[in-house]
Amino acid sequence: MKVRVCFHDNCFDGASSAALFTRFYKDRVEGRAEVVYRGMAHQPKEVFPEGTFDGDVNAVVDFRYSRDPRLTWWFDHHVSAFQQPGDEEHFRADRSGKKFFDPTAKSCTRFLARTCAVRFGFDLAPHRELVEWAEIIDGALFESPEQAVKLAEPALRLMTWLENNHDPALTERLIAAFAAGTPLSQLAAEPWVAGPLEPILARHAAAVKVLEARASCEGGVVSFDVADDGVEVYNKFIPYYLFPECRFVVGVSRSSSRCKISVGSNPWRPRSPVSIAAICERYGGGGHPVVGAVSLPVGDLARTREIAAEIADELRRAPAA
Ligand SMILES: [Mn+2]
Repeated sequence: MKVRVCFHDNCFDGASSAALFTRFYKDRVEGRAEVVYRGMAHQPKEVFPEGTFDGDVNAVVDFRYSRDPRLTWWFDHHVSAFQQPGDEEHFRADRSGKKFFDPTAKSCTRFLARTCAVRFGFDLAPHRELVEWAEIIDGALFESPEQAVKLAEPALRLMTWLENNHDPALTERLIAAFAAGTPLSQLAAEPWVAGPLEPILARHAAAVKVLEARASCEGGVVSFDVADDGVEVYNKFIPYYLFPECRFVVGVSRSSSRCKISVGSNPWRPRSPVSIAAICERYGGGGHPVVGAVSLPVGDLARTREIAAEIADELRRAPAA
């Protein structure tokens, strides 16, 4: 029995959700199941290409819905989970009792763990540390921008490692350790985590400097453009650390596969009623009420910059909390 688990890749909540789904499945459904993983990324092209759901059982966690009849289990909390016309109706009509959605959940990890506990008798007690940190990280419930940028806590080091790791075998190793309930301090000290983390933290320190040079704040909105700086991924709290008084952030970055506009509202400031997911959806992106993104093809940098300027302009006029 092969169980394919598709999870939101390069994301602490995605990896934690995959780990707890695995634990749940082995504890409560089928102990001898062979669980295999597939990291999923939001991108302009089809995110569930043919062959994605190749397990006897297929699960998607912390990632968008699919109407594919081979999808068995689904847990998500993204407000833009339903991307295709008819997706939401399809989900509402589902009577399998294995597909769950709560756009008010701060993390998919806690939503999944609690749902499995209530509905299927899953024991989440051994996983409290993981669940609490997934909630803090995905809900952006950090004490301060300093905590989110200094990365002292083991969970935040693992978060950073996950955001930067591109070796699926290592991500799976971490998911297995999460599923086994390994204490996060022990995991963060493992050589295969601490070793690769060293250059990542050095790059993080350099990214703080680049953003400091590129970011400016106007009308409560921080804008920055690091598409030409070789900064592909960066800690999304750096702008709030640099501009603690800002309301919103709009950033442009570029990787080998896409141009990206990242949009966020300052988690340490009173929340504006504006929905960032709704704004991003207008440009083909998505996300949550407080944070979202738009991806464009890698050649569309000029258009990416135009859209980013439009979004920043709109947010400057956004009503206060
Ligand atoms: Mn999530």
